[in-house]
Amino acid sequence: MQPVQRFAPDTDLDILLKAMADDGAFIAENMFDAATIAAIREASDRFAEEVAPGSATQGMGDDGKVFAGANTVRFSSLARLTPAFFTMLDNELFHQVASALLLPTCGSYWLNTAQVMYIGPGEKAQALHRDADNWWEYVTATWPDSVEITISAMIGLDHVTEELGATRVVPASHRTAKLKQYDDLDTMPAELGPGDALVYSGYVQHGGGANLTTDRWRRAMHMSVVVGWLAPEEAAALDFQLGELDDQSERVQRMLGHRSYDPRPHRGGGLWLRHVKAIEDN
Ligand SMILES: O=C(O)CCC(=O)C(=O)O
Ligand SMILES: [Fe+2]
Repeated sequence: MQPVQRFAPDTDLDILLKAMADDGAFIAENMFDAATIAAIREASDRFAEEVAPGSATQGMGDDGKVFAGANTVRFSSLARLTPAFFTMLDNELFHQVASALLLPTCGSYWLNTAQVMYIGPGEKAQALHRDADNWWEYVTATWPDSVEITISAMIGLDHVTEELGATRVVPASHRTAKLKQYDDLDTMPAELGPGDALVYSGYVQHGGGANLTTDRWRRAMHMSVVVGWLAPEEAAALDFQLGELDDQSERVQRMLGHRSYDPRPHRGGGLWLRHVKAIEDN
């Protein structure tokens, strides 16, 4: 099996999109600048001290706990921890890729989840899955003609090696005639340096790797977006009062749910409205 392809900064967007079409994933080196990553890592390391491993339920009780891992620390609401997250949220390359893949079927997309995922010593490999399966009814009703609905990135906050639990990916698993389940033997590790990102389609099978060490944590985070006509995993909009994001870019406001969804030029209705108007027109 071919490893996930890696690309240097400034690689042509067309080449990245070709890798995405072929493999459902690629690694962009140095996608995020060192200062942003350092600030997020520092804030995350500090906050991680207050979070019990295995406490994330993903909103699904014990089933969610099994998915998230027993010795894994997860938390979100990252913009409340450090303003560096606003910079991450506005990453140009991430939006170029997301726009190319999602805007063919939506007026805009928004943040699905941004979550620190620190995998602890001895953690077992996470079950392989597709992130798009959050919206299971859509995927199963439309497969294999499903449109791209979510794009994810796993971002290194540190050196993320196979031994520490680099995300395992099944290259080219995003387009199969049937919704096939792969097994661990089919996977390749997506090793990352700080600021590198594994960018992947919502349909590619993947999962967090086992942490084979006895004393070191895998320090990485996840950031994903979803088409504006679907509900995101996290209610990021509740992290801020209306008006609190006025100094942020329009894109950041939209990512965090402080703007409404306008389907045009596609069909559909306005969504996520307030007082029968777009939030920004209130
Ligand atoms: O931790 C990882 O490497 C991947 C986590 C993941 O894919 C998920 O929770 O959806
Ligand atoms: Fe995932």
